[in-house]
Amino acid sequence: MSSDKIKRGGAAETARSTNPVIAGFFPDPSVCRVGDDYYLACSSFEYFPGVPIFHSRDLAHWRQIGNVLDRESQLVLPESTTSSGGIYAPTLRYRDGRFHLIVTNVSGGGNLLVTATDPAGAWSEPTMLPGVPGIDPDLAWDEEGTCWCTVAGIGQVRLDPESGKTEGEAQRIWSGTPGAKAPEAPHLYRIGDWWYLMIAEGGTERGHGVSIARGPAPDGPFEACPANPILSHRSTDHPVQNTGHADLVQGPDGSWWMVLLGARPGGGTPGWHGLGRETFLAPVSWVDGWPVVGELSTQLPDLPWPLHPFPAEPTRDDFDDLELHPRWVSLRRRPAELCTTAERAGWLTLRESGGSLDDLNVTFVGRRQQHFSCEARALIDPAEGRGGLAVRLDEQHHYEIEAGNGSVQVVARIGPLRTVVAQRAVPAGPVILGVQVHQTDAVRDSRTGPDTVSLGVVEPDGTLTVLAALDGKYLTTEVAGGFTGRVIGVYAATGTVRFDWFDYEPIGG
Ligand code: 6LW
Repeated sequence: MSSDKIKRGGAAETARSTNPVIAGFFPDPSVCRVGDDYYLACSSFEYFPGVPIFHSRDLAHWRQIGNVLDRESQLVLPESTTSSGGIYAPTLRYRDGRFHLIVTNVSGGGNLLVTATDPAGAWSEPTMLPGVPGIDPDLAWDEEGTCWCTVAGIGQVRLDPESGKTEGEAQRIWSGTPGAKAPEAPHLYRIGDWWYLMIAEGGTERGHGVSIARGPAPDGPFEACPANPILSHRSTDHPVQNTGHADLVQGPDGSWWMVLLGARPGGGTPGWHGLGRETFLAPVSWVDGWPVVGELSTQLPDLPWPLHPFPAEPTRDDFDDLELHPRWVSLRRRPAELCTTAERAGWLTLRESGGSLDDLNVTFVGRRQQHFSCEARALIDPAEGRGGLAVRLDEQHHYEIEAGNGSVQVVARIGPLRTVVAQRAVPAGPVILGVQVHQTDAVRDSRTGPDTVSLGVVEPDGTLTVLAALDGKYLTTEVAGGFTGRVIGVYAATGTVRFDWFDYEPIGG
């Protein structure tokens, strides 16, 4: 069905040589290069499939090529998985013709390792790593082929990546800067004559930073860089805050680069960010055997190689294919009986799983909000149930417009409070639901939120009739807590609902 008369121009993704290089909730980036190709993986928490993986030829433009953990046999997120639980902080490395990815499932099973010859998949079944404690595992191999696994803390244990067996107990090898909290996100590198141990510290909030130490061997002893932290935006008014959790990569020309996470808070004080922690790029130079991080700006510096933008993604997901694009994520799992494009050809069918958006159990499928100002629309056929279009931060923080039984309603859930904000009758049959997010253009007082989320119904002439315009502040990490960001998507509240298409595009480029 394509009764949609709305003119949909533009592209969901423009050729960016801006920072973030991957916008939206894509934190804890880990990167590696093979020839002229770079690959990068991120955390995914309570969402399934897990560990989004990207490809780039220039470090500036990235395209998602898959998800590392895309089968239920690889990724079990039990019912007890909370929002911001699940999958934390991968490390991606390439060795002997194989990609290795090590990551933590904090909601069950702990650390695991998977491998692939093609990073787009299929990835192997996981090797579980019961001897690797804690979170943020890293992989590094020395000249003898010994694999060293370094974890938050900062601890280290020798690991046989084939069997998953570890040798002895993890040993503490560094604690970061005295007095700084949360030494985590270690990555260990052999560069020149030294072993470098780079970590994040200060916590992943405004105090976040990157520090480094070096030593003669993979297990140290390590001396701290006198210039630590080598990167932090703490106590600055830089538009990119929370900078930390970094990984290093060398270009084919010998230049060095850092990928890292950062957040872009908006509005008044203390500043609120809804897009989660995003992936940024910064240049790195070396002085006296220590890395010096160059300016991290929202405009990338000139890169020493030709740019490789990817073709713009279509703004519309038509649900014509059996497989959903890898950008689509569900909560904890995605069984075909609850979420499928096979049941009615060209439509996405969602079946209720006993929960509303107030539950982690809800049948929801969405994509990350990647632009400060953007619009999403979806055509829903609610003939056999109720469902709608939602902006979700977690099960306690979401706004949605829901259709069913000849009416639509806007619901806001903020913390323990849930309220129906607006209601309207609609003609029976399919209806187009819309949501617009507009970045705040002027901070009127210190409490002004970062954006406004407007929800409504799209009229036959294509205009959006807004039923409610809500402060986006309440769908941000500073209000909700946790590690994720907004996901915009569709859901089934009761019965079975079907979606013909879903559009997402930035407003204002
Ligand atoms: C991750 C830790 C962190 O494991 O946040 O920013 C945690 N750093 O290293 C979740 O992303």
